[in-house]
Amino acid sequence: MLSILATAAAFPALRAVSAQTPKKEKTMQYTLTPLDYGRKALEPWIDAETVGYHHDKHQAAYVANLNAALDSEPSFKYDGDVCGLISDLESVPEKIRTAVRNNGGGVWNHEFYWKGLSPKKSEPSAALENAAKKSFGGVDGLKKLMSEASVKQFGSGWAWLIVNPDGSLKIASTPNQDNPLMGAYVGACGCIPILTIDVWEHAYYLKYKNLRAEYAKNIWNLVDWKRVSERYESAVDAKKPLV
Ligand code: MN3
Repeated sequence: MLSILATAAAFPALRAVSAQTPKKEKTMQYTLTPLDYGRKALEPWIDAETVGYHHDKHQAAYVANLNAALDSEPSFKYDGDVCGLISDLESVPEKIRTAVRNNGGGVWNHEFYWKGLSPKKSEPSAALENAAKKSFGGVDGLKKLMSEASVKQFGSGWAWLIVNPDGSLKIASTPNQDNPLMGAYVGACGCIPILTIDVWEHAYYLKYKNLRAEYAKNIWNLVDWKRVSERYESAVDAKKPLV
C-alpha cells in the first residue's frame, strides 16, 4: 500500500494512456535506457561503482525480467510504454501481473530516479517553490519530510514527492518496486510522482553501508530541480507524469 492518506479519485488521464494503446502482433521488447551522465558524474554523493552496478546490473535485470514475463504470456499484446503498462495492471493477465508489477515498476522507477538527478545545480521554479511553501512551509521542509520518509520506509522501497489531483504536494513511500501510478494496487491516491529516492540498499550500500539517512540527506545535492519543476508543470497542467 502507498503510505499516504488515500483519496478516492482515480486518475482518468493515466487510464487513457493504456486505453489508447494500439494492439500489435507481438508485445514489444523494452531496452535499458542509458544514463544522461557518466558513472562518476554524481560523485562524491553517489559513487561511480554504485551507479554502475545500480544501472548496468540491477536496472538491466528489471528490463530483462519484464521482457521475459511478457514473452511468457504471448496472448497479451501491448506496445505502449512502461508507464502505461504499470498504470493499468488490471489489464495485464493475472499469471504475469505480479512479475509485471515488480519488474515494470523496477524499470519505470529507475528511469524516473536517474532523470531526477543531475550533477548540474538548478533551482525549483516559482510555481514549485510556492507549492512546497503551501504544503511543507518551503523547500527545506519538503527535503526534511522526504528524507524522513526515506529512512522510515521499512526494508526496500521508494520515497516519493507526489502531486495530488488538486495540485498540492505530498510525500509518500512505497515498498518493493511499487509506485503511485499503480492506482488501486497501492491505494488509488490519484496522484502523480515528480521526484523519487530509491531506498533499496543497492542504491547506497557500497558507499554508505547501513547509513541510509546519510544517503537520503546527501542526495539533495544532486536533485535536478529544473526537471522536477517540469514534472510539476506536467502533473498540474497536463495531468500526466513526465520521466
Ligand atoms: Mn534501485
